[in-house]
Amino acid sequence: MSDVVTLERQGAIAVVRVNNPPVNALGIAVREGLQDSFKAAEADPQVKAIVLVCEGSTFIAGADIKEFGKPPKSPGLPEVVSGIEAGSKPSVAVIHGTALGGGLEVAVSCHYRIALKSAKVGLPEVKLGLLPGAGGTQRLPRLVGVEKALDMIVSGNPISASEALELGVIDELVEGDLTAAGIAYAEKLIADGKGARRTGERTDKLDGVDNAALVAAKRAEVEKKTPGLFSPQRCISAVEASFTMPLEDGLKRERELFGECLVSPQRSALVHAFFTERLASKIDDLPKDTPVREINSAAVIGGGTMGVGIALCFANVGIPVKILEVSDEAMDKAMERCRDTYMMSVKRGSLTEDAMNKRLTLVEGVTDYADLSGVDLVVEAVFEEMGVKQKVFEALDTHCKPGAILASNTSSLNLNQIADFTKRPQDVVGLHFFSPANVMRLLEVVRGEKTANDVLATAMAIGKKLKKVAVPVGVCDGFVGNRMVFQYGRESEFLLEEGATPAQVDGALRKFGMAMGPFAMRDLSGLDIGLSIRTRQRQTLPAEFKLPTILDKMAAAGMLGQKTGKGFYVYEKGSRTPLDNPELPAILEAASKEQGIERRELTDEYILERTLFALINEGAKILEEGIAQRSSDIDVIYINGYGFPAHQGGPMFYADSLGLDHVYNRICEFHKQHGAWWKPAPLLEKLAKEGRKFADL
Ligand code: 3H9
Repeated sequence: MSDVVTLERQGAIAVVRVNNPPVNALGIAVREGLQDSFKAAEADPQVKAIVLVCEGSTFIAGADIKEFGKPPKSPGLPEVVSGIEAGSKPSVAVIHGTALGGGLEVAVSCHYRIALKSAKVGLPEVKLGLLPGAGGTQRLPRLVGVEKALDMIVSGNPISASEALELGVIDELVEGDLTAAGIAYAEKLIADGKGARRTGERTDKLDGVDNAALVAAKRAEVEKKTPGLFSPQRCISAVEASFTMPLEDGLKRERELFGECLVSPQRSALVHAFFTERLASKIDDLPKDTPVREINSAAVIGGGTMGVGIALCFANVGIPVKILEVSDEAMDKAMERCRDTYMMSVKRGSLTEDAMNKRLTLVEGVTDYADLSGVDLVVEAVFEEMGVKQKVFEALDTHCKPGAILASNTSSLNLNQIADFTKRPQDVVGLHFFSPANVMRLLEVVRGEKTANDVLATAMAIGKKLKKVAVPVGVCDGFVGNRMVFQYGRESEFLLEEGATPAQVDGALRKFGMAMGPFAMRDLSGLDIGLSIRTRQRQTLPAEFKLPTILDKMAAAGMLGQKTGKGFYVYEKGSRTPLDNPELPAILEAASKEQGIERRELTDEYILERTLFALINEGAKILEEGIAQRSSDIDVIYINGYGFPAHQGGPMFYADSLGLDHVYNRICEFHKQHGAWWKPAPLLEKLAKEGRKFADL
């Protein structure tokens, strides 16, 4: 028997126990252990039923993702689960935490399933560019019907134990000790004379339903929603086999489709995204035993959209939070904004009114800094102007207790300067939330020159607590995300001067997988933000760094984006659907003429190179300066904060996949054609010449 799977007998019950921290993933040792244990229990005449239970915080959370791409080792999971299902003695999976992917496939190959109420089950393989490859696409439809199985497999979203009980995935909800609950359930099965009950042999949920129509509808939905994704359509084909083929053939078809997904570039990009999101929370030069300060209360300075969004993040996880505003009137407005924001979730059905009211009791509006004397953490979210920040931080320094963490949500100002407004710069850190703060997952944690280690560690921990993806970054204008996006935005505008339309640029980037094109995004956030940055840049940049003039021309014509109903697109009253702006071509032509540019046809490929290579070149500079710890942290920031498609792995992974020599050569050409902005990053040049990748650093 293996170390990670043990077998013991308690009376007539064999208990198979998996103990493979952190998440009991199904690496080779676990697969061998499961196969050997179930075989031994089957062969033991004293055993009448088998219980499968896991140690630690969760049931089996899936195949071991680290093994993907390596030579396969026998026994494979399909063989293991088929063996479990074929057993003649009733088997019971006891689920706690999450039974995901291969974990749920193991559970549904057991003959019965019981679970703690807090448990979740799901088949998230699609999120890794895969499909359930150990019978999940064949057994789940037999258990819950094709419609629900398609929903679960194509979305990859887990369901609660209560829903699983309703659907028949779980047979009973239990409480208390897992092993005891499993044994009690197994003893009852024996007493009731219940034997093996194999999901694979069922057809009742497949019969009498127009499954072909369900499949066709799902195909059309997926084609519309995620046209560029490889695995969702294969998930559907695999589920289709569950009702068009006998089990054995269906399992074979599933294996073929799984193999196609396994070798797809999207699978490697999505697995990269999974692991690097977890890696981003690890700070290389922070000692592992760095203490973390306790954060039991928080405050936010400023009750605008951003401040309120941040405050709600705290309330959402049960941390009482105060919002400080300048007057009673402003404070009342901020509190109203909190309720309105929550009401949107209530209307969408993602929050109950009860839960909203409970969360609102955690939010308190105040107008006096003295009311913040007891809080553990303050996040400043006031106007982006150094003078305003100075006043706030001086007041915080006066009123906050020693040891309180003083954070700024600045998106571009110098955090070191902000820290120096206080007599405790070691307690100052940046917490750069993204708008809307209560929705967006990304949090840039800005480490100032004097930020203490325990403050940084606490900021990262609080990010996790708030369910954010916290990524440490250094101090520079725009930190990582916005500094790079300046390059991307500017090049998009140059493309308009050269001959493209907003719809063409947005379309090319959407086809690539970006959640939104740069111009639809500009219209959403308002052109005035970009314009004020441009004005600042014009005052500070050397002359060789030319800037496009389209934003200025549009602002002069009152086109500021959605808020004025007109920007790069026009919007009908009450609608967010972008329509062509009939006044824009004249503005673009005037801008081209002014620059002496003859407008020309641009290909989608060219548009991608000009915009994405601008991101990559700046990313390389950021890496070299140590503003980001590793190239994959930049990928995490772009995927979680800027709508970069996870299936492309992030800008730096994408560059590696194209080959850095190619990227470097194109950037050199752009440098010749378009001047100073395109000076290749020395790090990119070095890696390209050495035939290396960003991932090798
Ligand atoms: C599959 O099953 C395919 C089959 O259908 C077919 C096969 C033929 N493998 O997320 P956390 C690590 S595909 C290896 O921070 P949490 C993770 O990297 C799989 N390692 O914890 C981290 O390591 P580190 C389908 C894994 O409590 C540590 O565990 N399953 C795996 O916030 C803790 O992770 C999935 O897609 C894995 N499968 O969340 C489930 N999972 O400490 C993926 C985690 O070194 N996993 N690690 O950074 C999850 O969704 C979450 O990890 C889970 C726990 C919800 C389980």
